[in-house]
Amino acid sequence: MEEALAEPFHRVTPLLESWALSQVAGIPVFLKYENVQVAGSFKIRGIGHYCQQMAKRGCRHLVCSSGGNAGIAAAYSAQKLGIPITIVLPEGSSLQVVRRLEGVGAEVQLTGKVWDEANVKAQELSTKDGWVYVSPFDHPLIWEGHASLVRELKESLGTPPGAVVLAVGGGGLLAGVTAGLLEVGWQHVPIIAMETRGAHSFNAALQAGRLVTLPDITSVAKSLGAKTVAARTLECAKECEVLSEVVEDQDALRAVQRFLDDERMLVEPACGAALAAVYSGILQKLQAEGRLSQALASVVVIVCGGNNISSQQLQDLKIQLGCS
Ligand code: PLV
Repeated sequence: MEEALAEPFHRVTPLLESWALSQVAGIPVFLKYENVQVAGSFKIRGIGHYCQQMAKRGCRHLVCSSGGNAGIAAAYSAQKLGIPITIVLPEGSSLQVVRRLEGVGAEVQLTGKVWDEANVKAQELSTKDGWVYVSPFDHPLIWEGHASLVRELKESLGTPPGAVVLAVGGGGLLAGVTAGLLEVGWQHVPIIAMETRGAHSFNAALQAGRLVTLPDITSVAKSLGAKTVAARTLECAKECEVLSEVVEDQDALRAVQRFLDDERMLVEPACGAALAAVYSGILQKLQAEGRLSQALASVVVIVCGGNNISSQQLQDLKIQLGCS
């Protein structure tokens, strides 16, 4: 246990300029490769930090609701800390993810159609004595952990990029990047917050000026599927310049396919939403609309990763969305 508390669980990930994406964007595009992060996504940064703090406070059992990746990060952390963990996922979660969770010793429960319903169950379970709830995105310790990503950007780039592109689910990554930008004095760097239609709870909230609960999650990007974003995301939009954009599932999926061909890496549609900012010309659109500087020098895209994809799933999604 002592050893598991000494260091963070996440690793410094590579930041590399992508020739292919730079060609598409017409400016240097740097990719922050969180897909090669411990547990397959950026999630371990915040979730790992949160779980370590809960372990210090004497938690005896962790319980996490997840669309998949937060659960994998939490299960990894729990195994390192030697704490039992229950992960609650929506029904219909991929067998691949369930097997992986069970493989690291987690108990898995499948409940509800979407993450929000699984989350209700996880919160119920967390009332048991000694059990501690792990949100996939909504806690200051999670944002503090995610902020490490921006410190790494500062370390690698030295000078601020023109913009940072990321995907928004419940908004934990957005809140963490905002915290990081404020911390390193880069609060003037615009954040381009990408969602898919049917999982666009942040865009809906920004437009309404208050939290909005979507009636359902209809996007295939299930990892972005929180019906309501964290309240903190609306504050982030006041503290930093946040440009919210929504793409279609087809755009996200085409981005996944093109990224596979360009960089030979397979990522989830949730990550495809961020990559679509480049591949679907969102950057140029924002520039044309005057919302992003014409003199944009470079952009960083957070390749958030994701475990919930396989070559077969990609094939199936292409057929489902008519993208073949
Ligand atoms: N996924 C969460 C929430 O799902 C989860 O439980 O794993 N990119 C990937 C690959 C993700 O897995 C997630 C979050 C995001 C982006 C969005 O991050 P967030 O929730 O911090 O905005 C329902």
